Amino acid sequence: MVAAPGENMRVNGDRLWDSLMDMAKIGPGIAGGNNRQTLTDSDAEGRSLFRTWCEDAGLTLGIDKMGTMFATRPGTDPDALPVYVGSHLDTQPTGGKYDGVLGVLGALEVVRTMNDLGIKTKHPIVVTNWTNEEGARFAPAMLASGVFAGVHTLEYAYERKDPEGKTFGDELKRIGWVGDEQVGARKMHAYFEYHIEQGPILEVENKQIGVVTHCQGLWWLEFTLTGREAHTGSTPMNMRVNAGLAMSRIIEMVQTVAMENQPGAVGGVGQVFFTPNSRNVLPGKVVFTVDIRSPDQAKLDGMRARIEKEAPDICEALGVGCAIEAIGHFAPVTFDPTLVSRVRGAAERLGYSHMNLISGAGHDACWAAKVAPTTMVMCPCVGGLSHNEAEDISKEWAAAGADVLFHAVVETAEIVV
Ligand code: HGY
Ligand code: MN
Ligand code: MN
Repeated sequence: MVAAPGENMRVNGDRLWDSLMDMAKIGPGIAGGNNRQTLTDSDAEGRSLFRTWCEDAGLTLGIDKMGTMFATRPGTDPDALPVYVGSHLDTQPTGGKYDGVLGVLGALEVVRTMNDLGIKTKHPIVVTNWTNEEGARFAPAMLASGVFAGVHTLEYAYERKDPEGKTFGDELKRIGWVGDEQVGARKMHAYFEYHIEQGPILEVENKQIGVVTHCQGLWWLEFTLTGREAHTGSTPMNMRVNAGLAMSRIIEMVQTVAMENQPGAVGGVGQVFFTPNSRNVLPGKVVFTVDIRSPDQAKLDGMRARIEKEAPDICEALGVGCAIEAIGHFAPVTFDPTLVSRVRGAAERLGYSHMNLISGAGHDACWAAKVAPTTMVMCPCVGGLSHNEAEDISKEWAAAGADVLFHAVVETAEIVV
């Protein structure tokens, strides 16, 4: 039986909040959130600030060839595998201040609190900032943790291109954050990730803590539709090869497929590119990504199969070419029951209301779970809103989740008294 910290041991919620607000000043959005996309200059600036904070906390920084940052607090047993705790500092183009950032700075707050209380643990603690969790600029999402878990090769990751044709490898080099560590060489005793829920359940159920037992799986299907560029005014309707119309019918079909798979399924499209994207030219090419998710593998694969069957029929009826490529995927994840029970025990010990939760969003924890015992802690977010600059949480929610993270991590790292 490992010793758990006393229930009076809490993080410094003001310090955590101040750090969140300081990080939010880097890569500001246009409506109060953030645009600190991966491998941009603002990402580099955020990384530098985080590095300074880690050094101030007495941590030793290691960086791997994907630019992921690992800041280590030593344990008493040099042979003991570390407990990793982290998330991501990169944001969506119109992202919030807390998605990912709360997990990285929450992990730093755990270490800062351990320093304050003079806590020693057998296992080291490693605060982690994964590169390119969002997948907004370079698909797929969770790219660095995917290479770490052996899902992608380093070469595949380096070749990923953003919409301007810049490669991940070139951009990582440009911002000066290519590390020397082999990706995935590090072995983990356990991995914890603290994250806002990004959904409405905790707030609606009036619960402070999400005890995350699972994460739903995902497919990203990239469609490339080929129409014929033509004048939107002088081309008769019966002469059009309209890729834009085909896209809209496919999006409607995705909606129907997701609704017919309720409960526990979602589907939609967030990104579309028209070429030449001119108001009075019918598009010659339309590229868009269908995002479908479910906690149920059979449902997830069934939705994919149906979409991939029906989309070509829709296109054929319009004379539009249709190519489909799966550019992102992870199976539904079951998190480690021992770590899940430690999170639940910490919430109970601390007197926080809590409930089991399945994560709707994907996280680096989904890939970490392939190589180490892994789980997550979640806090509510206002209106369940995320991937929106209006994303909001309370200081109290942030601190309560960090308290639970602190207790579960320290218990797992084994206090040495
Ligand atoms: O797409 C996701 O679920 C995450 O935000 N990358
Ligand atoms: Mn996130
Ligand atoms: Mn996100």
